[in-house]
Amino acid sequence: MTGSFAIKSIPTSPIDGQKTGTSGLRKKVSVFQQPNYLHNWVQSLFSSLDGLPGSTIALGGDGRYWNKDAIRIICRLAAANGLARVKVGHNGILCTPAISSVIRAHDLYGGIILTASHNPGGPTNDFGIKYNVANGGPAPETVTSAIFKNTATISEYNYAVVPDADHAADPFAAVDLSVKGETTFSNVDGPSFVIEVIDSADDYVTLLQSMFDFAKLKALFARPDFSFLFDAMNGVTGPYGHRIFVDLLGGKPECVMRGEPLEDFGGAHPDPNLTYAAELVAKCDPKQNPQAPDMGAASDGDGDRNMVLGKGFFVTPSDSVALIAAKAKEAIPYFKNGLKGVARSMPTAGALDRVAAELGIELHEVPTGWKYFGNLMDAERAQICGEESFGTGSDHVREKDGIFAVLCWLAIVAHESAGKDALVSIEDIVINHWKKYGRNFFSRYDYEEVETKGANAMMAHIDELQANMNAARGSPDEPMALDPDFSTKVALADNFSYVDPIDGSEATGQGRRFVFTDGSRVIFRLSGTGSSGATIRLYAERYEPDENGQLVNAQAALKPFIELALKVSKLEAFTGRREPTVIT
Ligand code: VG1
Ligand code: CO
Repeated sequence: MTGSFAIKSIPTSPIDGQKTGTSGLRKKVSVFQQPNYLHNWVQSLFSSLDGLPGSTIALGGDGRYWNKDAIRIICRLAAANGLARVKVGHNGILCTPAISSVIRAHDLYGGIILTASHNPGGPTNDFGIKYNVANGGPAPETVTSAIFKNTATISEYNYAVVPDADHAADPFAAVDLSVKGETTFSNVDGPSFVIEVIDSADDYVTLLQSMFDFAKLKALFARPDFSFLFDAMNGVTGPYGHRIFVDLLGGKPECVMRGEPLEDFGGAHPDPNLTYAAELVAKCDPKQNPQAPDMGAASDGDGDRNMVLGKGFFVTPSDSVALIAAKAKEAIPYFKNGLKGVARSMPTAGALDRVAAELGIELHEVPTGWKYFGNLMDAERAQICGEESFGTGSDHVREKDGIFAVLCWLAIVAHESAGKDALVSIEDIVINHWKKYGRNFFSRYDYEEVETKGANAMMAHIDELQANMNAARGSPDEPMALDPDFSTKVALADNFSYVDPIDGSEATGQGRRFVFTDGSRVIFRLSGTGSSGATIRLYAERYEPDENGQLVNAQAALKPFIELALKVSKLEAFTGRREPTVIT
């Protein structure tokens, strides 16, 4: 099919609040559907990029409500801004790590991802858009702030329309995203434009196959003492999970639950954690389900997050990345030459630091958000990265990757159990890791959709508290008391800032932290991914080197620190919240 178009410049005016958050622009669908809302942002993006004419980008999303409409709008803007080609995922779908792999595999100019990740979808919920650069990773701050600047001054956008003299049907509206292949549009004003509908999984699955020993993983699936369950949470990973776990590894079709991508994720919150993936957690608990699988896993709406469970056992994301790094060389062919460095986000517990120290490699601590890992990966200074927010990944792409993390754990279980009569459980693997390295107890409390005013006032109160503590200090290494009733003193009270070691860019105000003299930490941050109100995140960590103290429940182990954090922050007084929405 072909058609022709003309380029029209359409007048518009700036719309407030189009600032990129931790990971793209996320707003309610109704906000995105306002006249010119998406057009303004995408034109502002294109206007901020150099050398765009004649280039190719990838485009796809997590399949949430309004995904396909947005794709058509973006294709018109792309055509009218002189792009030569847009590679669109089949049916408009590309999971976040897959789009990163498409950009890298074909040396594309960049890509646009339509997702609000783990935020709920549907007409009354969230939509989102994010731009990724040529390395396949989220646009750095320099690009996102240029986009934001343009949104404040935009006066027109370029749009592909049916030529005046042409009474033919609109060719853009007629493109069938369910048919793979190319559609060429001739341009009455210049060079032609192509929409290419590509397979959503081919490049990505080929990449994963090159990284892992699929024959060995297949042998694990064939063991009578191993069973596996993957929860796609009605997000984008269902078809990918089916292709990998069922078609390639020989799992039973039932090993993928909630495998059908739905525009509203079945009304659920597609966030793989103990609260929102409760159904999977219950299925993996032998007390509730005698047939509990040996390994359970889940992924979020756009496929970049993961949760890993053993039989009745939860692997914290901070432990998960540490363990993957510890076992990488022996268990995962992609890492067979060893690691040069690893990285974690600041609030992520320090289990990874201990592995890095043991391996004698670099450890980087970056602000929250995957974009901060990109430069380190490009410079080969971090091969494995992780965030406490269920994000794990490596330098095979420049996004976190849910299915990659699940394959890492399958590889670890396969490796540990190879040649043994009985399967080595995930619980045993983690407990043995703690014995060797010590355990970093970690928990995060989320207070979602708190009133913005109260949340900001609480953060200002913490700033004041920190300033007073630091001012009262006699010398920079004198321990500080946070509370008269709490004997452990504080060694550091600050708001985290980071200077990128590669390009020297600086990020400030990335989270208020109290680091105690024994290494324990309490951290407060405001989320940058919500679409309304404010979400407060409270992170707590404590290190336990003694094997005898490692097997207690994390909540019990962290209780004194969490109580202290709630007391000194006056969270309840500022927000009216007694309980968090989610505890991880
Ligand atoms: C959250 C997480 C952060 C993650 C981000 C995007 O950000 O804390 O670690 O990188 O979501 O993940 P915030 O600002 O809400 O704390 V995803 O899966 O939404 O792309
Ligand atoms: Co996500």
